[in-house]
Amino acid sequence: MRTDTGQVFHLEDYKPTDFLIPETHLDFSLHPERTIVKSTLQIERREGVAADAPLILDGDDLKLVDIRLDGAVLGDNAYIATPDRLEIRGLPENGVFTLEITTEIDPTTNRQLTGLYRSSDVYCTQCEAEGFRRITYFLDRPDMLSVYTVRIEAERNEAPLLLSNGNPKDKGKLTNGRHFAVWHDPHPKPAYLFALVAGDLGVITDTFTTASGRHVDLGIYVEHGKEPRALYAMDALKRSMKWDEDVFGREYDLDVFNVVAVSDFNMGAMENKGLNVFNDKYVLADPDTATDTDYAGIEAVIAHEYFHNWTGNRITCRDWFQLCLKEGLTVYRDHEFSADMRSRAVKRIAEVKGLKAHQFPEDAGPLAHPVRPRQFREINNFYTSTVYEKGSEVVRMIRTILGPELFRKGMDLYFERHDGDAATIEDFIKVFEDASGEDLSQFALWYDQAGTPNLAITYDYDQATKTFEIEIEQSLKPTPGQTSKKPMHIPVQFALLGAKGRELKPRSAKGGLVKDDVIHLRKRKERFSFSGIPERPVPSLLRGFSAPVTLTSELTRTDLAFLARNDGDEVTRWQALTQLLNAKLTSNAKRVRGGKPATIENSSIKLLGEIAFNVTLDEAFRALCLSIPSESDIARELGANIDPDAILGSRDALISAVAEAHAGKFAQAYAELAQVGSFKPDAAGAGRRALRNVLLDYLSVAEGSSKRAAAQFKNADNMTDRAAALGVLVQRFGDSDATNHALQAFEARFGNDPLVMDKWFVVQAMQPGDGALDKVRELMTHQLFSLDNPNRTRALIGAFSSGNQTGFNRADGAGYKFFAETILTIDKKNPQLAARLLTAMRSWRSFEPVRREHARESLATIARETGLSADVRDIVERTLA
Ligand code: 0A1
Ligand code: ZN
Repeated sequence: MRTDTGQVFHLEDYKPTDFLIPETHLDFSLHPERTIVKSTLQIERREGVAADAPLILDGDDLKLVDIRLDGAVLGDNAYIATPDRLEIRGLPENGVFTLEITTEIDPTTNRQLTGLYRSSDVYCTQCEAEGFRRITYFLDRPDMLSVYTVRIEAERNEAPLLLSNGNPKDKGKLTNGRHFAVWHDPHPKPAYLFALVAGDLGVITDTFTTASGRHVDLGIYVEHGKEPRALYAMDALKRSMKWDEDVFGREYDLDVFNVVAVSDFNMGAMENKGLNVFNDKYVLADPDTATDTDYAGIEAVIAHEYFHNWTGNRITCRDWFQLCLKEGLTVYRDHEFSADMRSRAVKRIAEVKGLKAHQFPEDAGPLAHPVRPRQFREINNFYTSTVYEKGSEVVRMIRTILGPELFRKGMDLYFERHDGDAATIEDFIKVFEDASGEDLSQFALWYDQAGTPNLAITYDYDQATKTFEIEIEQSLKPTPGQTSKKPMHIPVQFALLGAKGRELKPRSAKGGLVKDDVIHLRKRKERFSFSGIPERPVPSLLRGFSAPVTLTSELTRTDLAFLARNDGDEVTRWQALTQLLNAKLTSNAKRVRGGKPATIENSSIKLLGEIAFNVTLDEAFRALCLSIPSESDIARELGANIDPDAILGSRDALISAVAEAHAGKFAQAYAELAQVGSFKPDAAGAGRRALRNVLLDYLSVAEGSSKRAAAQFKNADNMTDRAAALGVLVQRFGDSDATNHALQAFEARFGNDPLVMDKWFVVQAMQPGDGALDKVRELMTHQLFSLDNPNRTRALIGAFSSGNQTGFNRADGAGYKFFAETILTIDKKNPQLAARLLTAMRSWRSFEPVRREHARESLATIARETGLSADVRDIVERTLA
């Protein structure tokens, strides 16, 4: 394991390598404990580099077996090899040579799941970001592009399937029950995109013909017997391939495209060229085992990895500081794909919810960093919501600022100009400047300044001149390492609404720049004045969530209710409703903490009822509106002095009031929404189920009985309804017979299905209140629990620490203490996983003083540990700083 060297890497220090590796040949002789890797590298010294410059290759935990230069064994004093580094001096004068390096690695004991490892007897690799150096010594950095040829040899019985990147070139039988395959990838790529998979797997195949007529063989490899569960992923893959041609003009560029699903994987999936490796969770689905959310996740992740073929692989990143170049852009592309496949507004609201739940707290806490960080200690800790989700929002803003045509023109130029490059954010911004003639230098601050800007907005309407004025002041709080910030270019999409939500078109706009329906805020404080407005309008601001900012506006409760009823933009409509509810929920949380009862006005109850029963609205949208902001949403709104028990009290009071007021009509709607015909994982069906399942929760509260949820659990013919009912039982009826009975039935039926059992662990880890900790401890001793499997660990420990507000943040600090001990155990096996889980404590300073002190103590316990991984050391020290 790599322990912390304390080294900090800086963007400013980027320097191209002294050597190039135009060709890489890898020869794997697979063995569970002793795999031999022979790498043959064609190396060239760059022009201008001194003839005596040494070649220094990266390694990580490597054992060197043999090394040859131009065919001759290297003498001991010609090189220095450590597990982490290989330095060779006295290289040929002309600077062109062949290096053969043989290493031995042990895939079986590799529990970090980077480099070459085994997952359920399948050999697989994970090389992003720096895993390739755990396989062989190399210039393991994203700007080192090489053409790879890979030969894999293994036992025929153990690994009938031998896959790598690119196209298949050769295969055959060998003696002693072994066989081999050769793969060649003609597209130069960085080492992080290398992949190998070998094992005994089932497959489903299909084909796709690209717009220009290339025939592509598609394969999705899964555990034997699970093939039918890969059909949805295959369908999503073909839709992704077609969509990228239609919307971005991007075609696939190899003869095969393979996807492999494995059960032990640190992340969601990986875009290795022509050979994507996936976490089972994002491939396998059927109605009986996967929820609508799982289906949507598969569609999105399959698309995401496929889209990386152009944004990430054909054009990669110059260095890891540019990670958002591939990730932000690819997330933007997968968001657009899902919006086109499903309901655009509902998809957008889900994105906004996700951004606020994950990215905003990151930006507001000690781990805040720019979309393009300028320094890091451990790159694995920068696969964050800021780089991915905020990175995507930045791309979306470019589109909003330039408009769809110029955005597409810029993207076309990006592909044309940078195909085959390892590019930078500057390159990306430049293509849009060149395509549009706009100056985006101020906009580029979005990549450099961390934190979520706030817009404070005031309004003024002058009846006499029929003029409406909006004044906006932007502010951005200091974040770690950035004390003063500059004003940014913020696109605020807007409409001015008159009676019944009619849009009032201004005759002209003065003051700051307004183009069509977008206010371009560029100064710290700016006024925008609209003439020809016949009545006092209600402004609908930040339509479509046009910028990742928070708003503080003068809108009254009446204005917000007006928007929630009438706004033609569903995102701002939902946003107005949420703002109204949040105001109530936070004030009640403070009352409950002060020992006073929650108060609820009829107006909110009436408004929620109107939305619930408005059949002109999409069911999925109604479900989103009826889902009361979560406990962590309320905590985020409060921002400080958080008491999760008071928040739960406030939230439950609102749910009870709404449930009791509308119980009769909710029951009727629940009955009417019952599924007709068989389950289909489409947007319409998912919307109906989502609405019905929100109603199930309200009704269970109103009826004070577990009967309805127990019946739905028993009768469900799909996992969405079954899991929702189980959730209501655990959340609302705790340790009751009905709940325990359902949990047992679920285990009896799905005990052999790891992905489904993850849901069983999650639902119990989320049980509210002090009892959750004992439940989690007990579940850790369950025979199906293992800290070796990331999905299972995330299901229990991750759900508890990042999803269970009251249970984890117990006032006596026992949740934190348990968590610290568990993180230290996980760190010994899988540092990346431990570090990611630990980010659950990033908002510790927002709690009330007693919890805050307990949290600090637990973080300090972790920090005091010697021999921490670099990953956890980095997170714990930044969290405490
Ligand atoms: N590039 C992948 C995510 C990924 C990142 C790191 C990994 O290991 C450390 C694995 C996967 C994606 O964006 O999907
Ligand atoms: Zn990605």
